[in-house]
Amino acid sequence: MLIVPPRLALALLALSSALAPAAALAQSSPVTSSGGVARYTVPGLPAAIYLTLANRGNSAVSLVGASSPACSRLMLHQTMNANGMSMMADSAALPIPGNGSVTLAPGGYHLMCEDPNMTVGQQVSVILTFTGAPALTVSVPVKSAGGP
Ligand SMILES: [Cu+2]
Repeated sequence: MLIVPPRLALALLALSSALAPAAALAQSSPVTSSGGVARYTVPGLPAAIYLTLANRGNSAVSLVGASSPACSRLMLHQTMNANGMSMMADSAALPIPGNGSVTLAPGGYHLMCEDPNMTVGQQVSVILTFTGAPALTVSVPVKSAGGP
């Protein structure tokens, strides 16, 4: 049995309660990601990355940037219909409402990966940056475009 002198026990207690808030702060992001996938065709064509972002916080946050070691550039795009034509536009920010979520999916928002360096079956990491929340690194599986 370990006997801890009362003074040391108090010191340990003070130390652990002093450290706890810092640890909680470092990891507390209100944003979580799910259902991520990179859709890849061939090396020369951009790959699209889709995922769902949920915000458990009460205030809105915005996705304002993305990068990946598997892409020379990773841009936030929005597919839109204009006069019956489908086109893509750069998007500077994607707001995620408090206690809400947004889904990046075909036909809407997506992350467009230039010069993809990936193979089907692999996982690639994506770093998402926000205003109102710390950056988030997620890992998404690479699947063939048009596949399941
Ligand atoms: Cu695009």
